[in-house]
Amino acid sequence: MDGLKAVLASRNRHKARELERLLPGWTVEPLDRDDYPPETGATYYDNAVLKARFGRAVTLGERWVLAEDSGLEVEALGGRPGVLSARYAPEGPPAVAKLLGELEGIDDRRAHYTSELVLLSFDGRELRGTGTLDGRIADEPVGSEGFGYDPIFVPEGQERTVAELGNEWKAENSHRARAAQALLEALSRS
Ligand code: ITT
Repeated sequence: MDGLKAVLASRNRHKARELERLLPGWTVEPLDRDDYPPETGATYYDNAVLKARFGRAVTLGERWVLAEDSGLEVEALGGRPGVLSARYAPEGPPAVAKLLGELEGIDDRRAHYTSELVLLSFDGRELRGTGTLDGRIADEPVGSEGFGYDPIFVPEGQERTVAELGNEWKAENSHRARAAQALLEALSRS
């Protein structure tokens, strides 16, 4: 759908910028609040719904509300950090260093990014879109684009990290790009 104006129930400005690149013609305005509910859900979907419903409550049901929950699952760590990715360590270099430390000496580097998007229409209908990206954890951080774990995530079939591949590559191929595509398809069917 062209021209949809949505509020994004998220504190993460990278997500709003990425989603605006992924949803052509949409305006994605981050909802800057310091009273988001704790992300207590057992799944990405549960947490995305929690954030979306909070966004709907504070915008008084007058806006379309988008929310996203995402994370990184590492096979050798039994799927951790997973839904706890944002709380694993302060985002950026500390989280990257902690993860590399946990994987020191471990050969199995397989990992997956997942993104779960939830959209609530102003009249309360719910649409969702899910996307994943398979890859492996690099031995050291490389690259400067993206955010979070991007400097150590090498997508399947690639030799470079997401942070090296860059935002244009992400806009075509990332877990969030795939979730956005699925959401657009759900919207066109609704
Ligand atoms: P909101 O909950 O306010 O939306 P957040 O950053 O806390 O923002 P999440 O709870 O969804 O977001 O946590 C996602 C975490 O997973 C994020 O902090 C990163 O550590 C990681 N992550 C998800 N997608 C990523 C991506 O595209 N690149 C790098 N790291 C990503």
